Amino acid sequence: MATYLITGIAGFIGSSLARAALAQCDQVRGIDNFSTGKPANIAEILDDIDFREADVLDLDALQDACRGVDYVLHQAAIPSVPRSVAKPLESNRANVDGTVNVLVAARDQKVKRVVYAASSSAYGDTPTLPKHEGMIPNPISPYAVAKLASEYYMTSFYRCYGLETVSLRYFNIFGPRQDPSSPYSGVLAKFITQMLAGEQPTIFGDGKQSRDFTFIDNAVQANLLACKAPAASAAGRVFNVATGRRIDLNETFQTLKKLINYAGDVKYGPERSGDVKHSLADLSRAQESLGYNPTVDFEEGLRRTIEWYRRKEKAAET
Ligand code: UD2
Repeated sequence: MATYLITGIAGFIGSSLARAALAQCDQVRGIDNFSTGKPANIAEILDDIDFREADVLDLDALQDACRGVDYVLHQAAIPSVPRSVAKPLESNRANVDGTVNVLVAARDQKVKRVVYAASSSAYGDTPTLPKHEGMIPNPISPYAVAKLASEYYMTSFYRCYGLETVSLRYFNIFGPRQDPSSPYSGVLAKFITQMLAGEQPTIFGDGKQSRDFTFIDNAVQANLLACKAPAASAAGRVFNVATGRRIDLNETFQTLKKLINYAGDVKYGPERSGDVKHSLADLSRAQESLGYNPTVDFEEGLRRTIEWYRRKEKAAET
């Protein structure tokens, strides 16, 4: 039985990881400051986890939380490209200083391995598709720079202190519990809930931008594999976590329209500053070194996500 510390445990990804670790009968400790995470995401599992309300900027709380832990799954972050464009200092504090704190505490408390929620945004506008980890990164937004800086810190802690680290470059993760309510929410959470409510979604730009949208179960699988993979093939390294297929936003809207049975149309707004045009992952490194293989494809992921928001809506009505 292993003990996990999940930072950002009340977030959509963190709470999914907690459920998966509990399902394996592992012990779960978690911290969250509820800046973007939601108490509702962990309400059902609160009795089964050791939860502490704390910020990743609080080094003492982290030292305490890392005591006796085998694996840290570091998910705490302030996500969103446009949010970082509006508030670069906030992004840097949470996404860079927060990571360095996690690494220092993990090193001091002799944690076996730290797995980090890195981002596909690190590739930026590199024209080559698919994106592979050997490419020179080209981040555009402050968010992308912060996520990339943290990857470098991860590798540096492996090289300088021998702390085993693995960075997983998430490609647009979506699924149940993703918060749809903020203007900075992920596009699928927003579109699905808007369309279910009969509201009209907005595509920023011409809708020809494409993403390698990845269902949450695939990201969970990658994290669990990243903890157990041999150090020789995983430690100090960066891996893409994606589906390996890209779809543009116009087509995404048409797919959702069919699945939801939505009668309306989409509207178009100005392109977002800092936005990446195309994103598609090469998965060979993750396959070879971690044994990662996405098990839920894009459409199946959408079906499950739509179903979850539908059930949530119904539960709220009764
Ligand atoms: C970036 C990362 C992603 C993750 C995420 C965290 C890339 C390619 N991906 O996601 O891996 O780290 O940041 O926040 O950098 N859009 C609309 N209408 C809306 C909302 C969004 O058209 O109402 C567009 C948006 O302009 C973009 C696409 O949808 O082109 C996806 O946006 P997003 O915010 O879901 O995620 P993105 O790609 O910035």
